[in-house]
Amino acid sequence: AEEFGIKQALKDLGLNDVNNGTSTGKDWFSNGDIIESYSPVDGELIGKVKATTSEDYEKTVSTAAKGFKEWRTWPAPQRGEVVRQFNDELRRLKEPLGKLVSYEMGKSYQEGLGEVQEMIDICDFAVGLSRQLHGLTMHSERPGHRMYEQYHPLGVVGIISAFNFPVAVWSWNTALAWVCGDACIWKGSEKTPLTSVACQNIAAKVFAENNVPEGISCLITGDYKVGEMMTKDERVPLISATGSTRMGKIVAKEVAGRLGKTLLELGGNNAIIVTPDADIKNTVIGAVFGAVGTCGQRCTSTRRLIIHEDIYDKVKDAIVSAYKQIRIGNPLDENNHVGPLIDKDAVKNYQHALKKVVEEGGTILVEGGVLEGEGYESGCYVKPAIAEAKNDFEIVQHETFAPVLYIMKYSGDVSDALELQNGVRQGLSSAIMTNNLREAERFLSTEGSDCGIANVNIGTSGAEIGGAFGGEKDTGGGRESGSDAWKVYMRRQTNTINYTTELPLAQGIKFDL
Ligand code: UN1
Repeated sequence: AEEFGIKQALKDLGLNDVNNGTSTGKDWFSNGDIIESYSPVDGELIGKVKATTSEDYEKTVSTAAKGFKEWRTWPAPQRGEVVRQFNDELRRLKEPLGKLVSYEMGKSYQEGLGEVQEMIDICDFAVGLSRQLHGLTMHSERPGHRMYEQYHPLGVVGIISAFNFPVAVWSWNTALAWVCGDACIWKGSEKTPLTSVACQNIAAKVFAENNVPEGISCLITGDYKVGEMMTKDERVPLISATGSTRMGKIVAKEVAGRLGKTLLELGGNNAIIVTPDADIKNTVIGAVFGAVGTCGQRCTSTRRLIIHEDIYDKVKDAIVSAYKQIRIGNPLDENNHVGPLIDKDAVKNYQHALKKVVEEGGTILVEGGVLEGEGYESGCYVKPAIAEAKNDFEIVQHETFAPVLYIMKYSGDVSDALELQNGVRQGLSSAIMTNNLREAERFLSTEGSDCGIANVNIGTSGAEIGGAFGGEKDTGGGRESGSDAWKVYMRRQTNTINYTTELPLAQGIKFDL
């Protein structure tokens, strides 16, 4: 790692002393068991942090609840100004943070930088939003009355994020929640604790410089048990959780049981439909990046290709031959396209999927396998694989977080392809490759894709922050990031004001005393 400047990056991010596991920071009060963070890149120990105990959690949530009471009174544009300064720091630290993301999570350095860019973009978005956060006014049915709605800060927001986007998903939530006037408690993944601490340090510094009350950006560390403290806690009105459908169902039940709100961004099983009118060159780029980028560990990764029979062989051959160009190795080395999986459990899931697809009757088109030898010592590097499969195979119905692409054939028209595409439990991202207007519009119509994201002539992954991000069915229904996703971080109030000397009742009801 040293040749790629990891030590310097840790230093730039203020992580020199986190490496012995003794450090706590502002609004991060963890005193529990040690969590060790090993890099999937080279298997080296990067650092240690302490997990949050229940006493630490109590301290965190009471600090956040207290801080919220003051923060909510700050004018939103002033909160936006703090986010602007936080963003300046992100711009300044883009390279070390992108590098740490790459080293701790395993995605390519380019993608690490791209992830930090998403943070920068959402902060810009949030700063503009801080002068908006608008409700509607409507005409009252009563004379001399005014009616309008306004959005007030919600309270303490709990954020649970996953290892695969260890920094961006936090920022999608916090940047919006902060300008909305909320306090945030973040539980990042226990697989990427150092990137969480790096982000916490950046926010803590900027917040302290601006005299932001204590508790507006809190960090808790540990496994699902720490997350559970938040999901059960009535002082946390909103839980925003990103991760598996299994996790989401548990969180949804727990939070609904206390009538809290959830924002869930769960699994995907994303497909690209390739029609006879597709541009083959762009299809190959979109599909290959979608399937192997981030080593197949994005929620939006391409899992299935649904190809029309007339062009099936042509597209299949083009994709198979593109796979031969893929360079797998240290993700900090910009010559490589694909880095490691996050850990050995992920490698096992990958191996299981390849075995299972064959057992169910699939055919391997591009052989997988775990890489060994020099440069692959961590045991987490695998070869992206392709299998010809049927949509109703159990393994195809299941989201495997690894670079395994299933390809299948459709005949007939685009509605036959849509049957397959929509024929899974998940509903996050989808795409069609076509230059045929009728097919494209059909795909986007009410009878078209049932996903939260539907793209034409673009792959399934790599959404911009300006749109609402999320999906339907087993994906959980939440929307984060752009558009009006901010509304979930606020509470809506309808206000009616009578400025007359009378008190007329609505619906024309007479009530004379
Ligand atoms: C995720 O995998 O949880 O659209 C987020 C994309 C990225 C975000 C993915 N902008 O692929």
